[in-house]
Amino acid sequence: FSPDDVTVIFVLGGPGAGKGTQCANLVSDYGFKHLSAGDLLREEQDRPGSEFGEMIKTYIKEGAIVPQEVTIQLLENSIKATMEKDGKKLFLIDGFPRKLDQAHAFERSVVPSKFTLFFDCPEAEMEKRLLNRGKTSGRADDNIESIKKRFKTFVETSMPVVNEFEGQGRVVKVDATQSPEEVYKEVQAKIKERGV
Ligand code: UP5
Ligand code: MG
Repeated sequence: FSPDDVTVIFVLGGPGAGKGTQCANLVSDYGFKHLSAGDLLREEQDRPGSEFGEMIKTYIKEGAIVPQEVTIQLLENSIKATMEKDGKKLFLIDGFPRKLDQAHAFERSVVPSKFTLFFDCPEAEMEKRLLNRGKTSGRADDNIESIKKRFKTFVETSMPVVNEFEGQGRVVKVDATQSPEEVYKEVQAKIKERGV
């Protein structure tokens, strides 16, 4: 795709930083299509006949990053299907890319992103949110063992992506510790500065 035809904003932040929550706000107010890489992987995991189901399950439980061939294909298919179905051209890609080679591959082979919206949140707060959500979410990775592994992967593997984009002046950073309403106010003000 060409960035003239498709606008992609990456949404990153640690596990439980509030990416999904804020994407839902942006969808209702700006008409973005929300593509959560994690949701797409969980759907693929549960799709009868998927050759990747077992692999995805293992990676998610271990808080590890699923190989890019799978994730990028799922994202690309969703972008294509959305454009064909309702002609939408604005995409929030939530929880991806979380590894440098995946960032490079996506921007080279699918489309360069406009910028990255980064939700900055300390681990103690994210842990509290995830354990609380885990009481009802049914997510296989909302338990303390998986959460610790997700934090480690985030720091070691995913933060380098944010840091590289930041060095290129392509990160919009938001303080994610406030209430969802306060965080959203900051999001709106900051993306306005970027021409959204
Ligand atoms: N909450 C939200 N905002 C709040 C606020 N301001 N104050 C208080 N509470 C707040 O929020 C989490 C919880 O906190 C909710 O209960 C919410 O109400 C509350 P949510 O908006 O869901 O946060 P989010 O950042 O989306 O957290 P999530 O758990 O989805 O983040 P992860 O990044 O861990 O999960 P994801 O689904 O993206 O990935 C899961 C796994 O998939 C990864 O670990 C990995 O194994 C795999 N994956 C890949 O391999 N490759 C990819 O590209 C993507 C995923
Ligand atoms: Mg999420």
